[in-house]
Amino acid sequence: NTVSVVGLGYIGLPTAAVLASRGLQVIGIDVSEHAIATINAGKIHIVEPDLDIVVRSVVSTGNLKATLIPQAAEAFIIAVPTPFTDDHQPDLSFIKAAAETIAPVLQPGNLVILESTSPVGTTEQLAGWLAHCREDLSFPQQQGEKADINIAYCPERVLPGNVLQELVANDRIIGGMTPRCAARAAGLYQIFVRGECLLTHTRTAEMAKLTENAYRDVNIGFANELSIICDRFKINVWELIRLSNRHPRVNILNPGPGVGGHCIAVDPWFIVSAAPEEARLIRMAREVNDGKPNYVINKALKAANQFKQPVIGCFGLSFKPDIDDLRESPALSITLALVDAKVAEILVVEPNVDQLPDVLSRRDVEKVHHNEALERANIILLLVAHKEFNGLSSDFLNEKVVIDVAGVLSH
Ligand code: SAJ
Repeated sequence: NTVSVVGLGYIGLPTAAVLASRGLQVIGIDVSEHAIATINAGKIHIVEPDLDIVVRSVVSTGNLKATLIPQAAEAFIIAVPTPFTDDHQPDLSFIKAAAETIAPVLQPGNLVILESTSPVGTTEQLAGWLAHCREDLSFPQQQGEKADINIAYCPERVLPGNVLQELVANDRIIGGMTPRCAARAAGLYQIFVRGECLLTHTRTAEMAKLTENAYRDVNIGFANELSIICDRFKINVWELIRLSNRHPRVNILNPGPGVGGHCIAVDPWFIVSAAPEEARLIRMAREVNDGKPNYVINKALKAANQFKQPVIGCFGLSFKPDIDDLRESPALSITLALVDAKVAEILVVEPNVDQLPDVLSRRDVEKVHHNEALERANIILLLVAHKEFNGLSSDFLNEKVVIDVAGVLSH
């Protein structure tokens, strides 16, 4: 019962650790020597609650070993990044490299599973790359159910910050190149998944992953567009949404500073780039959400113009509430743009980090407690609805210009 997990990042490492905790022998493969050394020391190189405890335990029992060099295993799970290029085209080079890494150690009877978020057709492409490297083996695209190697696509759906819980509890979509491929992959996931395993074809499974994130993006785009329309009509968008959501069939999401994180702002492009004529709504939602930070920046700069000595308190830097992850964060890019505009003094409030990121500390930006920002700033820019900002003192707020992008005061 040996499983090899290729790519030990936000998805691969928790998956490897959970499989190992169920008693399987897990070989984790990564290209980063730092990641390998950290994991083999029983530590983690990424931020995820409780993951360190599981990794420490499975490394100490010997069930999880990380290495740079691929080894034979019964099943291979590929969980490498799929970024996009500057012109929004998917970059599959990490998947191709993973295929070339495992191809030499593949044996008849092996199962290969792709988990990376991918454009439709990528699993078939992966099968082609493997077949090209190993002409001595047969693959499902040529031999169907008789093939030496089974191949499946099983997307992850875990929410960063709640990965260990969702990895086990969520239903899983299992796309096989053939029904047998799907059944074998389901057998592996059933070892640790308590949710249901739903079997389908690889292409449907690939599209399902993209659909889930595009659905959320389009709905957030609707909320962000509403917030801009409401500004024009001088209506509180939060009150409007609260009231509209009392309709039994309406459920509008929250507007915000834009869409951040590593998935929702990326994945819809995989649909748009493959179906540019048809994916009009999905593209438009991306553009609306990507445009929101600029809208907020302009609003803040306009407010700054009203003061002789403007001081803007930026509340929240992370990409969503109550986390310390500042990567791909619209709140951070808005703050940075305001600093670089050099028209106001900027005070930053972020209770979830001890130190400001380099991009801000390099520019001598001050990090302060929210009470100090409330006292010193004349413009309060509420970017992220962290729980610490609940019940901010309204005595102070009455005398300020307040731009509540995250709905902090309306929750
Ligand atoms: N956001 C809003 N308004 C909302 C909800 C979210 O502006 O009402 C913003 C957040 O502030 C954040 C961004 O959207 O900047 C994304 O946050 P998120 O919590 O919606 O999602 P992620 O990126 O942390 O994780 C998503 C999840 N996908 C869905 O909920 C459909 C997760 O289940 C996926 O596994 C993950 O993407 C992924 O890896 O694809």
